[in-house]
Amino acid sequence: EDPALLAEFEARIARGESIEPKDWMPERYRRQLVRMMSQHAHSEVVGMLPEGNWITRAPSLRRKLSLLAKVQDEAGHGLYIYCGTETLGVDRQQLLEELITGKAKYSSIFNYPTLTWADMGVIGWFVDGAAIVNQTALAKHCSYGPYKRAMVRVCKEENFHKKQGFESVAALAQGTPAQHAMVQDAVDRWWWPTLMMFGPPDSDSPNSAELLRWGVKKYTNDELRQRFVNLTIPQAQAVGLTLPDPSLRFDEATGNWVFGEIDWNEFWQVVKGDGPCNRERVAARRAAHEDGEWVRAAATAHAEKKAARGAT
Ligand code: FAQ
Repeated sequence: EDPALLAEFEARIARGESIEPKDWMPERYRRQLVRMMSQHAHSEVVGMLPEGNWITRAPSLRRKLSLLAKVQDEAGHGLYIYCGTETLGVDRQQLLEELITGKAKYSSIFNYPTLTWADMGVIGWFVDGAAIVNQTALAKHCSYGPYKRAMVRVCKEENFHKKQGFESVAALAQGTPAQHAMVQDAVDRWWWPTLMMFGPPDSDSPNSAELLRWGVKKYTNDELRQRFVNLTIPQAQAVGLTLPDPSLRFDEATGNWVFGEIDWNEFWQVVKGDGPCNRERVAARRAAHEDGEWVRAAATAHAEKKAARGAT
């Protein structure tokens, strides 16, 4: 690669300019973005499954409407980010193929089961809360224009998701003793996997150095994880729920909440395909793809007919 082009590329990033699809970029930059954005798009699409599980069982019309809207938003985010990867010259078919054959990565969090209705509230509060912390940094600072702009819109919708989740959690926490116990149990199950969403510790994060250098990431995995913990603990206290970590304590000197050791063995096991629901999730996506074959065939036939008639 031409060192002068690389120097100019890095100078543009240092000036805070956005890199756009037709601009020159190092091949490693392109590959890193395709990796990160495609994993993100897959996460949105697979992320519909744990919640989709509860749409037919929502306890009221109002709850059902907001859950339906949330899941639909996630489909939109996935499609939006897949379009972003296409600006980098990637074929979407190939990405989908990698997802349904189990080769692609997507967020570890979506490989856990949704056992009770309270999980819907806690996912909105924790999982969307974590997504917002991670993605507002991308929306403000990411050096790749199409991804940065996608994140601005996605974050607005994630905020709504988080609010409906927290409101649902607050209602259950103030409800009957059984409802309180159900939501506490959901908090206990989702807390640690949510902390894992931010990725491995900085000491074990092979991609961070390059992503930070090229302004894709502004903050490290551990920095964002800490920010999420600091924001979330007061919210748990406000609704009278506890977090399943006996070593949580506030450190006056740093202003941070200190938390216990994350089980990184569990994280890597889930990332490598051996979590509680990995196989089920990939099988569900594969079935959806196969069931949709007739729609793709019809759309292609329609496009061919139109082209044959000379219509645009
Ligand atoms: N799960 O070197 P690093 C959502 C992999 S939010 C699985 O630290 P990096 C919204 C990583 O890919 C969730 N794999 O990687 C929603 C790498 O493997 P590779 C999606 C993980 O890129 C809410 C290896 O470990 N959000 O969907 C995870 O610097 C509710 C080494 O890691 C995004 O994708 C993990 N948690 O940092 C939807 C945000 N963590 O590729 C529905 C954008 C790491 O080398 C319902 N992405 N790995 O083979 C990012 O910010 C970054 O990519 C990180 C990982 C922070 C996820």
